[in-house]
Amino acid sequence: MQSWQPQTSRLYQTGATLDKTPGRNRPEIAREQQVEQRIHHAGLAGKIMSAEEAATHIQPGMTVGMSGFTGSGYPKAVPLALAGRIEAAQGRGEKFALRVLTGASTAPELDGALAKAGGIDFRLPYQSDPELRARINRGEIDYMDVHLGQVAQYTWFGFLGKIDLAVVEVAGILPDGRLIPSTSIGNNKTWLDLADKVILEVNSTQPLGLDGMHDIYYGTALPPNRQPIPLTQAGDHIGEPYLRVDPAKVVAVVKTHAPDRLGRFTPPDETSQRIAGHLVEFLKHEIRMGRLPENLLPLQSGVGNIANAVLGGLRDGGFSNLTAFTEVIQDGMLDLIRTDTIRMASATALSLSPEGVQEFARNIDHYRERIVLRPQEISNHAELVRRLGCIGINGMVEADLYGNVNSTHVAGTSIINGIGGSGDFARNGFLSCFVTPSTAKNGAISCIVPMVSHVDHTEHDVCIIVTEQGLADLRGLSPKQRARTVIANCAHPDYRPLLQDYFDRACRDSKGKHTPHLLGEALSWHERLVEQGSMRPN
Ligand code: 0RQ
Repeated sequence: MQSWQPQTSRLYQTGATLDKTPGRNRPEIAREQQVEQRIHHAGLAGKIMSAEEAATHIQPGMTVGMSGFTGSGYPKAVPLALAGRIEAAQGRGEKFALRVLTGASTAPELDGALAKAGGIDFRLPYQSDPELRARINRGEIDYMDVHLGQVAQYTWFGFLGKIDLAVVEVAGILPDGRLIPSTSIGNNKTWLDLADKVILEVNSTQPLGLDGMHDIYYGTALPPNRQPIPLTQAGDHIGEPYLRVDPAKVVAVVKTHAPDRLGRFTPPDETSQRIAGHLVEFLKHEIRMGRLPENLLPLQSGVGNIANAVLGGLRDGGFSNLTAFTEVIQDGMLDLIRTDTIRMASATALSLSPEGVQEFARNIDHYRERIVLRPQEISNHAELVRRLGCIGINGMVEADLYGNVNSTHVAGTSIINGIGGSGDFARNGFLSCFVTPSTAKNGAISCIVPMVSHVDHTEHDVCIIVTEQGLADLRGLSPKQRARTVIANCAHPDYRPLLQDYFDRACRDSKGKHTPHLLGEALSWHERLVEQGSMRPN
């Protein structure tokens, strides 16, 4: 196999090699040249074609594994061309729908376009596109919500059937055919290994400075032949910097030029800052009690503005020398890496705002020393999360008196995004923390309820619940002790007396039972929400 030396600086200076013929340096031609300079394998260069031609390889009923994780590293052109193909077929009265598997959420160009075209029959795992979500909740698309760390192994076990085709975005192709991954890895290794056919999108906007930041572990096996995964520190490199693919399986290479489409983060509001403050105070207390080291244990931080605010709280709280073993690096974490508050972060995706992308590109050499991107089967691996002792901090929809957590469903029925990786970390981490404002929808909803309307994380997997009202430390407590703590520390004052009343009556009527409930009333708050638009009593 030909060896490859990363030559980031040379590849970056693509302008230096532009065609000097007059009129040839129009931006679109320069772009085409830039992307061609990223395709170093002669055989694969011979398979360059348009997205429309590539999409003709995708047939109705196929199971397609796509790249993409929390809005980064998703294919930008083929899904759009495919959506056009699907709409045309449906215009002719032909059914054309697929099973679509990804890393996690993607973007309007993939989930949005395919859902809108009616081209998705089945989708897994985590998603966040409004169009896709609406169709799932209308019952038009079957959606399987699965722990992100388990998608790859389910595929290898054969639980999800055959993978017909993979569509994977990469930053470049090496002379020997190996692939420089882009801003997310997700399940790409699994899709590339298992799919019968592969379409590659080579994206000229993905920084080549990413080269060297990835670590693809090829040592996983199926039971009973599994061996321990040799990772003992968040920053360990245990695999290879590049993805492997059999060039003979590649049916198309498509050049793309669109950046990841990621939103901006709103600055932390007072509620988020108060949640962050309670959590930071708690972590400091744990250090004083000798239960955590000064630099904590590897952090896992969920998606969203509260997660970002918590990370900001750590920066302002005087922590240093931290590490992260997480799935997504958002702006808040990038800022901690920039300031060396976090010295090493492991994840499977970068999910940055446009400003975050600029900062990342500006200081990419700094970040390459401090970030490792891995397949999500490794970033979220139960064995590693348990070994490293991660501190999981995730958002939630609601928690109940006893500490059961709903991360996914409104009123037990409508999916929001999915469980994502929260369960990988909650069940296996050293500490599992769940955060939420105490109310939603301007106070019409209490996020602390008598009984959760859907369970993602059972009381056995939840250590800490935090709202802006305070923090409930549920470790080592019985159900009744937990209920008293959750009501006193986390409930909003408008709902606290109602919860106390429910609990008191449940204790009285259940005559000392282990987990008191009034079964006829336990979900009445949700019924009121569905019927009247508010959990508040009339
Ligand atoms: O609705 O958008 O209509 O305003 O839920 O709520 O407060 O903005 O919080 O963005 O942090 O999301 C649980 C969804 C929280 C997220 C969840 C409504 C609320 C709002 C969003 P609007 P906020 P966030 C690693 C970890 C599961 C996956 C996970 C999530 C919207 O954190 O998807 O943890 N988690 N992955 O109004 C009805 C309630 C509500 C409610 C909030 N009790 N009832 N609606 N909302 N509470 C990352 C990955 O795995 C990829």
